[in-house]
Amino acid sequence: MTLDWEELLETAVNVVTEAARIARESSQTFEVSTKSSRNDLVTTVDIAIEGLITSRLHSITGYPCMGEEGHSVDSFDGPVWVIDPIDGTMNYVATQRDYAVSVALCVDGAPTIGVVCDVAADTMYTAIAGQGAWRNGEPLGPVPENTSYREGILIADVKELDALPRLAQLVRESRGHRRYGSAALECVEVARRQAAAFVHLWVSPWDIAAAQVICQEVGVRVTRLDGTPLDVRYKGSILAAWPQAHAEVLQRLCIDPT
Ligand code: 2AM
Ligand code: CA
Repeated sequence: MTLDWEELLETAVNVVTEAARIARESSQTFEVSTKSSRNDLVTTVDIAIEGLITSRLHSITGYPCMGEEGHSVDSFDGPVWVIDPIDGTMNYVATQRDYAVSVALCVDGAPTIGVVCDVAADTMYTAIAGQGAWRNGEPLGPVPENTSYREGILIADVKELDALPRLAQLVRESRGHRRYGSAALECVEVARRQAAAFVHLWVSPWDIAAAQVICQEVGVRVTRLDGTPLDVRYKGSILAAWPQAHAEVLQRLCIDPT
């Protein structure tokens, strides 16, 4: 069966809605394990949700699935689903808010459909490349093109501020600093005009593939921290920002600190 973009988006939204319900209903009953470090967590819910999403998407579309908790692909040629069952697992464990279910469809490595569900807020962000981005089905407007980072909030973790003293200086000059602990939701904060820029030193494909479509559809510039193109197939840094803020942050971080 061949589905068009709208049908593929609807398919992804349906399975993400079910995954979000499972996450919400399981928030008192999960078990937690650590992965690469004591703060890198996975729960029984991450694994259950990833299993549900991958089996459902694969059986409906036939496309291969890459997921954080154990699904890999041999190649990014053609359509590939990229899944983070819970982005912000530490938040899911510690506060039960600011965590997302994130599903993207990449075509030849380019994120083309994005679905990010802010589960605790019961809000679904969606996008189709070239067709727009939506919040609970309502179109998201463009981000401001000519607004400085000085007029906005900057999102970064203490790791970035420690590693990049020039970024810490930009934060001091901005309207303020925030940190949510879910890279997908942090990108979406920029797309929905709540923050001017988001900086992270190390994101994986599943953290940002879906949010990248949402960002690009509303005019957020998404690159690596040195301004080079961000290819979501590879792990690395991210700078997602409104156009003027993006240029200013790059200039100050990489070219001229004054
Ligand atoms: P996760 O919750 O899916 O692991 C938190 O800093 C943000 O970075 C989250 O989006 C988190 O995604 C992501 N992240 C990626 N790798 C991580 C790691 N090794 N430890 C903690 N967070 C990680
Ligand atoms: Ca995750």
